[in-house]
Amino acid sequence: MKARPGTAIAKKIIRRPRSAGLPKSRLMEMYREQVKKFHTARTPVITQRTVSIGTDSSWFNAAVIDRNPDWVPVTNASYVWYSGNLSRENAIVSTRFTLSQRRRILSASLFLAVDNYATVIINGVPLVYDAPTNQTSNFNPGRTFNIGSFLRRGRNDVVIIAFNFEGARTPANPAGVAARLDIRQSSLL
Ligand SMILES: [Ca+2]
Repeated sequence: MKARPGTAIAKKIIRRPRSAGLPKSRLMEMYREQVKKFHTARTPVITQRTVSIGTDSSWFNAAVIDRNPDWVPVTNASYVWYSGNLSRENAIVSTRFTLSQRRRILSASLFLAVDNYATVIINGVPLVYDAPTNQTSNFNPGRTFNIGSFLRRGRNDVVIIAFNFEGARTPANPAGVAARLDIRQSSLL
């Protein structure tokens, strides 16, 4: 189904206290369940120095959805939601990748656009832990995070738990998340 223009922009911006959302302990449990269930295979070592990893249907539990006109276009990433139920209030999507042991990570960033808010956990460490909100800046223009200290040589697990604000994903209350990791590494050591 195609979203109508303007549906993602709420009439009134609401910011709830973090305690109105899921506790961090429950989110960490969701991370562990996701990794245990899906991140079971070895992934090939990425050979390039510059790596860009964007959300698409290769991420676990992710189905590509249409971009709402209100959401910022994201290069090299698609908007996704939970493939098992596109109406669900939240989507847990994730990926695993393996960086070379023979390169140093020079810099790494995560771009995140989410309608409406999210928790992002990388290698068991929370990077983003949003309080419930419908603020539009979360999906336009979106946010960039420095994740240099969150990544490591070898295996990396990234889990995004995205939430629609107050209820199921519907044409009147759209939801989606797009993320892209950009990693710059040294030449071979
Ligand atoms: Ca929404």
